[in-house]
Amino acid sequence: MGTLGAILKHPDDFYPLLKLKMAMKHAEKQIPQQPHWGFCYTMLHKVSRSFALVIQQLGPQLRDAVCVFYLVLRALDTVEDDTSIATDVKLPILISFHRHIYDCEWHFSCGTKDYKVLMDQFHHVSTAFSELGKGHQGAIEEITRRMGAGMAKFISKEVETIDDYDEYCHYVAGLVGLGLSKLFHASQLEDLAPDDLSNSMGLFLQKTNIIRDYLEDINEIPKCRMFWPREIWSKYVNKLEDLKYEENSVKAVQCLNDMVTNSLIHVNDCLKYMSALQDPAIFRFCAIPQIMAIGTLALCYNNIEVFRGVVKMRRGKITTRTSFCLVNYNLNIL
Ligand code: IN0
Repeated sequence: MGTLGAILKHPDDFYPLLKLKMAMKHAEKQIPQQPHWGFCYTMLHKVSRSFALVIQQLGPQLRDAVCVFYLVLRALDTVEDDTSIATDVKLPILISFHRHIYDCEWHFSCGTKDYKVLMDQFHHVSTAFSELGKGHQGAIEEITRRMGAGMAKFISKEVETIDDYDEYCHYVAGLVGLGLSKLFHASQLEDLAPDDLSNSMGLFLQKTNIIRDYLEDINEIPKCRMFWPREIWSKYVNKLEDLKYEENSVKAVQCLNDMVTNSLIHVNDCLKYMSALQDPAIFRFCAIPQIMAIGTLALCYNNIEVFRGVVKMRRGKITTRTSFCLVNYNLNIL
C-alpha cells in the first residue's frame, strides 16, 4: 500500500508520517559530498529504512562510525545468508572478514538487490572505515572478527538447545551491543557498559526478529535456516514446519507464546542498560529499536497470523508510539 492509501486507512497516522517524511528529507540533505561517504549513507537508507534516521541524529564522529559498523555487519550478514555460496567458500570469508575491511580493494560478489550493490562496491565502505579514528576501527574490527568466527561455527550447526539459541544470538546481535558500547565509550560520551547488559540489548532485538520471521524463514527457497530452538518447539510439534499447518494452530500459538516469554527474559537488562545512558542522542538511538521490538512482540503474542503471513508494525503506529514514549522522556525527535 502506498503512503496515501495508508493514511486514508489510518488517518491518525498522518501527523507522525508527515514528521517522518520531513525528518527523511532533512537527513537526505546531510549526506556528505565525498563519494565513499555518499555511498555509505545512501546505502544505509536503502538497507535500514527508518533506522538510518536514528543513526543520523548522532553526533558526526559517532554517526560515521556507527554507519560504517552497520554496513560492515550487513555485508557479513549477506555472506552468511547467501545459501548459494558453498560452505568451503563461505567459511574462509566469514573468518577473515575483519581483515578485508582494511583492504580498500577487496570485494566479494553475493546477495541480491541493494545487498548485491553493497557487496560489489564494498571498497567505499572500507575507504570510509580507513578514515575512522583508531579506537572506533579497533572496536569494529574486534566485533567483526568474533562475529565472523561465531557465524562460521553455526554454518553447519543446528540450534538445538536454548543455550545454542542464546549463543547464536550472541554472535549475530549480542556482539553488536558490545561493539556499540565500545564505540560510545571511545567517543567519550558514555561509561563502558557491562558486557552482559550490552549482550542482552542485542539478544532482545534478534529474538524478536527470529519470532516475527518464522514464516518467511521456513518458506525460504532453495534452503531454509531456522533459529527456533528444538528445546522449545519439540514440546509442541514433531517438526518445526508443522507449526504452519492449520491443524496445529493451538500448539503453534502455545509455542509462539513460549518463544515470546523466552525473549522477555532480556527486558530487565535492556532497561538497566538504557537507564545508565547519559547522552540523549545515544539514548534515542538505543531506545527506538527496543520500542519497536516490544511493540512487535505485543503484536505477535497469541497471534496465529505469525504462521500465516507477515506481522509487522505499521509505520505510522511505530512513529506514534515511539514519539509518545520519547515525549515522556522529553526527547521528541519524530
Ligand atoms: C543494530 C540495532 C541496535 C540499535 C541500537 C542499539 C543496539 C544495541 C545492541 C544491539 C543492537 C542495537 O538496531 C537495528 C535496528 C534496525 O536495523 N532496524 C531495521 C528494521 C529491520 O527489520 O531491518 C530498520 O530498517 O529500521 C538492528 O536490528 N540491528 C543492528 C545492527 C547493527 C547495529 Cl550497529 C545496530 C540488527 C541486530 C541483528 C538486531 C543486531
